[in-house]
Amino acid sequence: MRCNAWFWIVAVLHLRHFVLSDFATPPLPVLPIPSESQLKWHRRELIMFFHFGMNTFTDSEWGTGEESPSLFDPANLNAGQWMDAAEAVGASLVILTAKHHDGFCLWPSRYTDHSVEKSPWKGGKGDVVREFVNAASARRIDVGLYLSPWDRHEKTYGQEVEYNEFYMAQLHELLTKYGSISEIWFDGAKGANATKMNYYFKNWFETVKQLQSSINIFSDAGPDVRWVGDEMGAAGATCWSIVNRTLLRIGDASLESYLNTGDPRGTDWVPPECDVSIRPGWFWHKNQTAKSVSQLLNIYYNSVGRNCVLLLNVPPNRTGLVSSDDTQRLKDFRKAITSIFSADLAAGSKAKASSERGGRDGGFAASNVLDSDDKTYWAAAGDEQKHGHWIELALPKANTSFNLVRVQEAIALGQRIMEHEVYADKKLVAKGTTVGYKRLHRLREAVTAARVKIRITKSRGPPLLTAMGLHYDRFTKCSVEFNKV
Ligand code: FUL
Repeated sequence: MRCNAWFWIVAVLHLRHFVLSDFATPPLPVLPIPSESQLKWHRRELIMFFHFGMNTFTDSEWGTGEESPSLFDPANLNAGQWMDAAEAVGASLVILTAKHHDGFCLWPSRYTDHSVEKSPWKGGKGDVVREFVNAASARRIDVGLYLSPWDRHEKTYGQEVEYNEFYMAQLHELLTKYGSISEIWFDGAKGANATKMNYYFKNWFETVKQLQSSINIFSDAGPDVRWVGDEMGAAGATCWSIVNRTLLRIGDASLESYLNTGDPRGTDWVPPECDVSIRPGWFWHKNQTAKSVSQLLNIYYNSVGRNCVLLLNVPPNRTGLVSSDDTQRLKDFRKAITSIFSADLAAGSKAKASSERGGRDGGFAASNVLDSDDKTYWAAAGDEQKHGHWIELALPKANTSFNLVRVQEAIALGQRIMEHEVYADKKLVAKGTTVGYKRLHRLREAVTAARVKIRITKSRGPPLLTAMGLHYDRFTKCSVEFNKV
């Protein structure tokens, strides 16, 4: 009889496990949150720019618009070779300057004769945009296009309605004839003496979304991706994906520091993209060379390591090829990134936290930061702002040595962390404000520890971390103390 009772108790307990789920519901988002296309963009981390056009042949950065199309003749143009460069660095999206400020179009636009059609290249039958798109799609690389609003050739420039119509017509061509376009780049730049005129951004943006619904629109003011405010590839040490869009204006230099850091009180998700060239110029010039691997790694830390996507420009030369030195540099850069990040010294740790939403089995355990799955995350149980939230890893080896700490938030539910600290054993080794999609803390000296703890001292709602990692960078040296950043 007694034995029978135990049987039923055990059976009911087991049954409960199957009938009642132990999973807690996910926490509410903290608005604003990214769209699906923006999330996809965040995950890319590193994308590539190709500045190519009339300037390549005239040794300039900003053409006048007076150049003769007869100068454009890239005899060996091979967009497949450009994609070798993109693959070498692991870029999943490549952006081409379809038209730069000089107005020369790399595709045969029916709205101007200042284009490849009037050039000797392929007897005027060529289309660089088409070759670019085809080569990218053959490698399953996504495509973006840059169409300069400032057009120094077009005679309607300065006549507001006429030029906006002309620009929209060109946008239409690019967004309807070349398949799926993942990003469009609206450059706010124009010379100090450029004719004053208003661009009809609202018309442009809405038309772009109508033609390509999953595209991300880049400009100084978004709406999907914002300029980071400099051309060095460096975001602010504090870097929010959120801003208040009503404060932004395209082409307004006074907003650069706002763009660089974002705004914790922002109402819109418009994360920054860090554009920088591998060489001093955006276009190819004979005597310029590529940045070193350690310079590129520093750029990577200041962009990808600060919650941004890095847009790295590599300019094809006059024959229509990326220089083999540049491709080699891209390979070495990727090799360094892989060697730093493929070994995660935190793998196999035991994780615990100040609290876990729904308890150990609720689906939001501290151990989720170690599973390399960015859909799972540690969620703190509630708002313990008073005592602070923390998560601690007991490392598999007591004497683990590292000089790089990686922290990632589950940004699909909003960017939350405002201040955090990193401890190795009991010693404070790094300190920062925002985390976002990815935050990389470089340590001035390598540290050896058995435990690593992150304390989140201020956040917009309970923090959610999708990953934590420890790495060793033997390529660069960090010269700045964390509290001086
Ligand atoms: C700037 C332009 O003026 C440069 O030539 C380059 O295209 C860079 C990406 O944006 O605003």
